[in-house]
Amino acid sequence: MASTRKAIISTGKTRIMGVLNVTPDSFSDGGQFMDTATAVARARTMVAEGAHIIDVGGESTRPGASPVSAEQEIARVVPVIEALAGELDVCISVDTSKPQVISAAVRAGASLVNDVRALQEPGALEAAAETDAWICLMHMQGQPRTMQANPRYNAVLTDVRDFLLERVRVCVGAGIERERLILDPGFGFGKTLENNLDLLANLGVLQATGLPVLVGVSRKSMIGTITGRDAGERVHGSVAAAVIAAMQGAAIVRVHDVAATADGLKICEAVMAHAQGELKE
Ligand code: 7PJ
Repeated sequence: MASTRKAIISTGKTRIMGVLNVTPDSFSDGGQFMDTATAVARARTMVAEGAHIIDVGGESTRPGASPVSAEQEIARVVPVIEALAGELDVCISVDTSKPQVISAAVRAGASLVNDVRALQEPGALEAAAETDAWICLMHMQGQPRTMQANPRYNAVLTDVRDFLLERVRVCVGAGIERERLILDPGFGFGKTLENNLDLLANLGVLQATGLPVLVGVSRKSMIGTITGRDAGERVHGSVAAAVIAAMQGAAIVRVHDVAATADGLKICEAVMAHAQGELKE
C-alpha cells in the first residue's frame, strides 16, 4: 500500500499538535459540544496559527468522565475528520483507544492514531496494524477514573521507558513498522507532580530510544499546581513547559494554545539554530 502518511517528523523541529475536542465534557475548553462546522472553523484557526497536526478526540479521558460507545465516538469524530482531511493540508490525528474508531477514522482521512492506552484495548493493535498511520503510544498508569489516586513507580523514568519499549516490541511483532511509532510519557496520567517533573526534566531518557517523542502538558494540573492558576489561565505556564520539551528535542507538542506555543517554539528554534552555527564556526 502506498503510504499516505504525511511527513510530520522533522529533525530538529518541534511540530505543534493542536487539540480539537469534539466531546461535551472536556475540561479545558469550556465543555461545549462542537458541531462539525464549529470544529472545522476551530481547526482552520489552529492551522493558521501554526499547527502541523490536528488531534481530533471524541472521548474524554478526564477523571470521572462518562464512557462513550464506539458508535457515539465515531459519530462525533468521523464527520470532523472527513471535513478536515478534505480541506486542510495538515496531518489529522485521532485521539482514541477503540479499534472501530481507529479503522473508521483512518478511512475518513486520519493519518495518526493517538492512543492514551497504547493499543492495549482488545483489537486495537490489529486495527492499527491494518492502517499505515503514525501511531502514538502513551504511557498511563491505571485507568482515567482512578489513576491519580496513588501513582507508584520503582523509578518513573525507566518504568515509563520500559513500558513504552515493551509496547514497541508488541507493535513491531504485530506488523506495525517501528518507523511509524511515536512515544509519549503521558503527563498527568497516573503521575504525581514529582513524577511529571522527573519526566519533563529528563526527556533524554525517551529520546535515547531513537523514536520521536510527543509531549502533552498543555493546561494540565501540573501547570496549575505550579502556577496556582485555573485551566483557562495556564497558557504562559504551558508554553514554558512546551519550550522546555522542545529544547530537549521533543518531536511534537500537543497543545490547546497554538499561537502562543508557536511563538515560544520560534524562540527555541532561533536559539538552537544559533548555537548550532556557533558550533560550526
Ligand atoms: C494527552 C493525550 C497526552 C497524548 C490527552 C488533556 C488530556 N494524548 N490526550 N498525550 N492528553 N498523546 O489534554 O489534558 O498527554 S487528554
